[in-house]
Amino acid sequence: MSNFQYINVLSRNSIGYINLNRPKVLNALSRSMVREIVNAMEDFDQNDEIKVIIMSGEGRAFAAGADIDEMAEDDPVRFELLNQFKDWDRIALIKKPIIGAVHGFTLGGGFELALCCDILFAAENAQFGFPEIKLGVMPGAGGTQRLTKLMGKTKALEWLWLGEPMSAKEALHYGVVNRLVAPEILLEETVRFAEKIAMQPPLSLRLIKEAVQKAVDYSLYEGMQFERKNFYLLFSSQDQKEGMKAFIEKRKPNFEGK
Ligand code: CO8
Repeated sequence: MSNFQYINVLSRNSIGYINLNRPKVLNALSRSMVREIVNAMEDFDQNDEIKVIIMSGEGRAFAAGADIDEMAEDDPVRFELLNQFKDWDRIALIKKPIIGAVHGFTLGGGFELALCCDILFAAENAQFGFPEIKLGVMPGAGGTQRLTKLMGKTKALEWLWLGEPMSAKEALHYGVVNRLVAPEILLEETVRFAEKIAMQPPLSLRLIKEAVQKAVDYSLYEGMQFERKNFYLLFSSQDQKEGMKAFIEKRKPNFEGK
């Protein structure tokens, strides 16, 4: 496991934890910090002991956006040369489930990072928003795309144009988050869910994730062709043999991820 400066990383009971750890600046996402987050995700993705990844934030916020101090003097050529969004694109290639446990300010790039998660648990005090418009810019790490695909064009435009935060309740209402929980039990509830997922056959988990990701981009016909191939593929796994044999023998399956 790499050494990290801006995040805390821990693995326990098949779960890999990433805790954003720049609380003094509300976990503002510097480029180095984003790279660390993605490196940690990739480490967990390659680690056979880890089945699920949980991402959370230390202090008052999940993350209050990209680090404004770092980008205030940027220009388009520098952005092009930095190619920082390459790191963001790597998140979409993580095969294991990523569950976000978000609380407090979840703004701008922080909201975009939350939207990169597969499942979101939110504390009742979470506030989601894209305040970029108030800085004279707009989201750049997928915010306009992911929010629109989740909640539809008209509602997404309202939030993106106003730049005002939406409450955790509203986020739940619009399907942006999966569950709302009291702040003091946020991690506990997220872990409980992650532990259930971690019991599932790993190959099914990853091929389902892949197929659902395609549903966002493909036509129904293309998506169904893709789904079918993944369905077929699972019949070459030992876990399929074990799962169906266990059903017939009326016992619990023992999945090994092969
Ligand atoms: N960048 C840098 N520093 C920040 C950020 C940020 N995004 N957010 C907060 N901080 C710092 C503050 O400057 C302050 O530092 P200091 O103590 O040294 O003055 C510290 O965190 C605490 O913040 P506040 O004192 O402001 O705390 P408040 O409780 O008064 O206010 C707010 C909290 C409302 C969240 C306020 O801090 C705020 O408005 N923050 C900025 C929110 C914002 O505009 N986010 C969007 C940023 S732009 C963006 O995300 C573009 C994404 C592009 C792609 C992604 C690339 C990574």
